[in-house]
Amino acid sequence: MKVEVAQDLYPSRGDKSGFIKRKEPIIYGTLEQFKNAQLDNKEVTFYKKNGYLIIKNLLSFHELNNLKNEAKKLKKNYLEESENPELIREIDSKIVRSVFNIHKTNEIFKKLCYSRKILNIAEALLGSPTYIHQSRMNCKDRFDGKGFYWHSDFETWHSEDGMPNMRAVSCSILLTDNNEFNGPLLLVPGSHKYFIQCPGKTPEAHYKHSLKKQEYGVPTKDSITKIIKKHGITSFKAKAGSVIFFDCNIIHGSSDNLSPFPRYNLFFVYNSIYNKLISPYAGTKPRPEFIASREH
Ligand code: 6CS
Ligand code: FE
Repeated sequence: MKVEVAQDLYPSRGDKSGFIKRKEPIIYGTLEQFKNAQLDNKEVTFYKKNGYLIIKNLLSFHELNNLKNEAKKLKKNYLEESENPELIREIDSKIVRSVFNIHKTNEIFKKLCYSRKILNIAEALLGSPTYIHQSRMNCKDRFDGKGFYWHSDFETWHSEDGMPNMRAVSCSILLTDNNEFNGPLLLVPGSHKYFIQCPGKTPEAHYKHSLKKQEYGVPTKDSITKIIKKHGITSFKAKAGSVIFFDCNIIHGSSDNLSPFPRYNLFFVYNSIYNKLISPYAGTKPRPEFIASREH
C-alpha cells in the first residue's frame, strides 16, 4: 500500500498538551461562492471569528417532517437488527447513541446531504468541491442519552483518520428542538484558531470505545479551562429544522440528557477533495469506511 506521509503540522497523542496556532485559512471560498451559497458578509465574518454559523429555517416544515419519520424508522430498524458496526449503543445500556454512515445507507438522508442549499454552503466555506467524510445521527434519548466530552473533531480525524489539514466542516441538522435541558451542542467560539495537542497514546481500534465515551484525543482539563476562560461557552439552543455549520477544529461537547425531551440531530461532515485522508498521524490502522470515508 502506498504510504503517503505528509508533514505532521499538528502532532498529538504523544506527551505534549500545548497549543499550536492554526496554519490554514478558516474560510477558503470566493465572493462568488459566498453569493452562490447566499452567505452575506456578516455571516462570513461571524463564521471566521467564531468558527460556526447558525442558519435558521433552512428546511421547510414538510422536509423536517419527512426527516423525523425517516429517523424514527431508521432507529426502529436498528433496534431490531443484531449488532451492526454502524450502530453505536450507549456505554451502559442497549440504548442507541449514534447511527453512522446514514448518507450511504439511507436514500432520504443521502438526498439531503447532497442538496444544493447545504452543499453550496459547505463548498463556499471550503472553497472547493467536497465529499462526505462521515455522517451520523446522534440520538440523545430522553433521560438516558449520554453526553460527548470536550474535543476537537479535527484532532481525531487528523490523528486517527489521516486528515492532513483543517479544511472540513460539519453540518448539524436539528430534528428535535434543542433546549437547555436536553443536552444541546456546547461550543467554544474562537477555539478553532488553535490546535490543542492531546496527550496519551491512541489504543488500537480506539473507535470501539471512543464513540461511546471518548477518553483519548481529549484536551487536558488545564487546556480546556484555559480556552474557555479566554473564549467562553455558547450553547446551540434552537428549534427543530435549524442548521449549524461548525469548523472541524472548534472545541465542542454536550452534556447528558436528563430531560423527558429527546434530542435527535443529523451530522454530515464535508471534507475538501484537496484534503483527502492519508495514513493516520497517530500511526494506528485506518478506521473503517463507515466512520472515515476513503471510497467516494
Ligand atoms: O471520532 C469521531 O469521528 C467522532 N467523535 C466525536 C466525539 N465527534 C466527531 C465524530 O463523530
Ligand atoms: Fe464532535
